[in-house]
Amino acid sequence: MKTSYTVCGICEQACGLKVSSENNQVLKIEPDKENTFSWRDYCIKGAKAHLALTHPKRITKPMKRVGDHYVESSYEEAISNIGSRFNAIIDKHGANAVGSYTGNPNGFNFGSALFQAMFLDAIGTESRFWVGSVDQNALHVVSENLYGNPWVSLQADIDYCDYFLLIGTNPQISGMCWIGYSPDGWKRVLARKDAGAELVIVDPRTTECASKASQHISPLPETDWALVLAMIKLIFDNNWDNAPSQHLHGLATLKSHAQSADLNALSQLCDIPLDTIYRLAEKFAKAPRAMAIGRTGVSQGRNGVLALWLVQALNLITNRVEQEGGVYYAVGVLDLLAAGDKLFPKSDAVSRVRGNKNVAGSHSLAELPDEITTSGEGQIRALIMNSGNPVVSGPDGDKLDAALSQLECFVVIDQFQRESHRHADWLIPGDHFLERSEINPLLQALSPAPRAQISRAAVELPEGMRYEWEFLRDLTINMNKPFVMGKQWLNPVVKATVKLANWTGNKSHGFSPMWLSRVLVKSGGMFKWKDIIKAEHGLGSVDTRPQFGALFKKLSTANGKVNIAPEIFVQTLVERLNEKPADTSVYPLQLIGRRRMKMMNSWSVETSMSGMKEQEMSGGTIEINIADGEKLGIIDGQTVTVSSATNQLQAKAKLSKDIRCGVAVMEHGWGHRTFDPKTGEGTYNGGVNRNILVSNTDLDPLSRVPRLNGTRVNVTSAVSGINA
Ligand SMILES: Nc1nc2c(c(=O)[nH]1)N[C@H]1C(S)=C(S)[C@@H](COP(=O)(O)OP(=O)(O)OC[C@H]3O[C@@H](n4cnc5c(=O)[nH]c(N)nc54)[C@H](O)[C@@H]3O)O[C@H]1N2
Ligand SMILES: Nc1nc2c(c(=O)[nH]1)N[C@H]1C(S)=C(S)[C@@H](COP(=O)(O)OP(=O)(O)OC[C@H]3O[C@@H](n4cnc5c(=O)[nH]c(N)nc54)[C@H](O)[C@@H]3O)O[C@H]1N2
Ligand code: SF4
Ligand SMILES: [Mo]
Repeated sequence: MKTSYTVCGICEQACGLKVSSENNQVLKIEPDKENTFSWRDYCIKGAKAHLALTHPKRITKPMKRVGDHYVESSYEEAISNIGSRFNAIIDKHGANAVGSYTGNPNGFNFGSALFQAMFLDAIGTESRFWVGSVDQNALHVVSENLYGNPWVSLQADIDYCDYFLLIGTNPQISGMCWIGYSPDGWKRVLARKDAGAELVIVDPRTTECASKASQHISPLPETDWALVLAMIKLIFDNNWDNAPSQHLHGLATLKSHAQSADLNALSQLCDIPLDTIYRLAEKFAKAPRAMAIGRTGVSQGRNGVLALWLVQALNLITNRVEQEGGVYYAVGVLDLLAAGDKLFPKSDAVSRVRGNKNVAGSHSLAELPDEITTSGEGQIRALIMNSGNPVVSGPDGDKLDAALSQLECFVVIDQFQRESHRHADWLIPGDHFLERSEINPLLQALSPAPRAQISRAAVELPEGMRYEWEFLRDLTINMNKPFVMGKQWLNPVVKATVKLANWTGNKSHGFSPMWLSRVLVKSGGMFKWKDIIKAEHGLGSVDTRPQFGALFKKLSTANGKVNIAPEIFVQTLVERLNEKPADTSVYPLQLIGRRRMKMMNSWSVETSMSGMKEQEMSGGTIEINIADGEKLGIIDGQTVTVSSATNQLQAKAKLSKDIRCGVAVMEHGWGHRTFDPKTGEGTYNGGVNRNILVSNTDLDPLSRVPRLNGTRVNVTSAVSGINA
């Protein structure tokens, strides 16, 4: 029996895993208790991850579309066919006619992410779309404006915190991770609470976390900015502030806007009583050590940037940044800010149809359908979709699906053929983390303390299958585009290494991501490569204390200070303060989301839920408050129509006291089909895609993130005439 130590590649918690295998088959996955960093976390998704490896529907060979079905092909044919089609499109219509969408799991697959970025650079396209635009882009916009670099992400000093203000996050289910992670973070928060710390959860639903909190605040969706602005005003009004003003620019602007805001209006907007906000502000400001954290519950709404900005401003004015028990910039295995800029370079590119500036090097997924369907120079005619399922996980899936069907050449890299891939011309096998030996220095740089670990493959790739990075490298070379740093003359060198690798049968002899990882890790100067190679359980300890102050040294703003009141944010704030209240007559409720322990967005259903009955697996429930049910004439368990300005669907109503009035909750990730491209049979159909209700034009104006949380809906008992 073989034992391999690796890092789970499913979510950002990056748990160390111990994998037992025999005859190239995984027998068991357990937590790696000797992992110096992350042995404490582990969940069912990681425990059952290996079931994907041998899943009957897994794609292990390139599959070519012929008419309405797929046939097995070879990498040679795939690369030559895709290469020539892409080149023909580029020659005729320019590089931007080839686009990309990169999904969440690509962030945990460094080789694929790196070589995909190099492929896109080599062909020179700016038509890049990524999952950040339905997830974290609000944070990137805030960081770029406040700190001068979109990749600044602050980590939490949990074990020393006396007052936690957690807004729009449910770490008991999701893990304490979002552009950074805290190993075993939620349990450590609860341990602090047991030791006397206060824990405040701000969430419109009484979540698993809210029910364990010292205090649960339940605002209306998309109004956290108003709650936090009211806190900031009270803190300034009462002189509870303690800002490190030497590091801040624009403090007076923030103060004057906050002080002129009307507390009663803010309290009405978020529907939280003023005295509650007063106590919250006072306690937060006066706590010895505190942190405010905002996550996807706020970033995925129309005011995500405003809310995340004000959360950071709250931390700054009460001196919680770069302080014990607060939030801080963690210096890691490499210089994340420089690496982020290199891999996802800033660009002034604006989207062709809507004219929006991109965020962190990519356009918003919400704009992809228009870019495919609107004719003109730069229209996207070919697309490479790597590890994403945006028809289910993004907004207005129906519109995106229709647009994807129009592509001249659509290439998907995934382990499975899902809803977003049904129009693919080519399905290229996605590798699995249990098959990869790699280091992911970008992800590891998002650790709360320096960490480095090479994951070791537990099993080999299926016979004849190649790594995603091999496919991307060989495709670029086949297209005769400069693969490495724009230098065409390096292509023959890369080619020679590939030849050598084929001859020796050792993939690492070919130009591989590991070559560059080594350079990146070396440039960070934190760990020695030879030590990393030796350390089976990883290097670095979660208990290493941070050296506070790094953020203020890393600022790349023009004046070297934190811009605490960027003009564009202030302008949007003023607009929101003067906005008329939303019309609630047609769509009285706001739809928000929830995640399941056994699911990772729209996937991992095929592993963590194996053995469960289909009906237990599928989503398709809408939860509303009992009083709203009475008002709308809905009874528990009945089938209802849920409609928004964008679309409608059918779901089963669940009346609950855990949801605040005015809110409806539906899980995302459902409504997908998983196909079997080899046989075309046994399509699994799971529940309802609630994201078809979400508009792809009604966006946060600052981040262009859609209202995955906050879309206005109506729920009625009439069910006729619906295409569910
Ligand atoms: N309503 C609502 N919608 C949401 C959210 C929400 O909270 N509410 N959350 C949003 C968030 S936070 C995110 S991150 C997005 C996710 O959006 P996406 O990343 O676009 O989609 P996923 O549903 O994560 O699907 C990921 C795909 O990657 C494939 N995959 C997994 N591992 C690998 C691999 O190693 N290689 C390859 N090539 N493929 C792989 C899976 O099979 C799956 O098809 O969804 C967003 N959508
Ligand atoms: N089991 C599991 N774990 C996961 C994932 C998964 O799909 N399943 N996804 C992973 C990914 S990609 C990500 S990005 C992270 C996300 O991790 P988190 O950001 O913690 O995401 P959620 O658990 O969805 O928590 C968001 C909370 O915000 C609340 N909310 C919705 N709207 C609002 C609002 O307007 N204001 C406030 N204050 N709250 C609101 C929701 O009710 C929900 O409880 O989780 C990761 N971990
Ligand atoms: S999916 Fe589970 S085991 Fe894997 S990293 Fe996330 S929390 Fe850890
Ligand atoms: Mo995410």
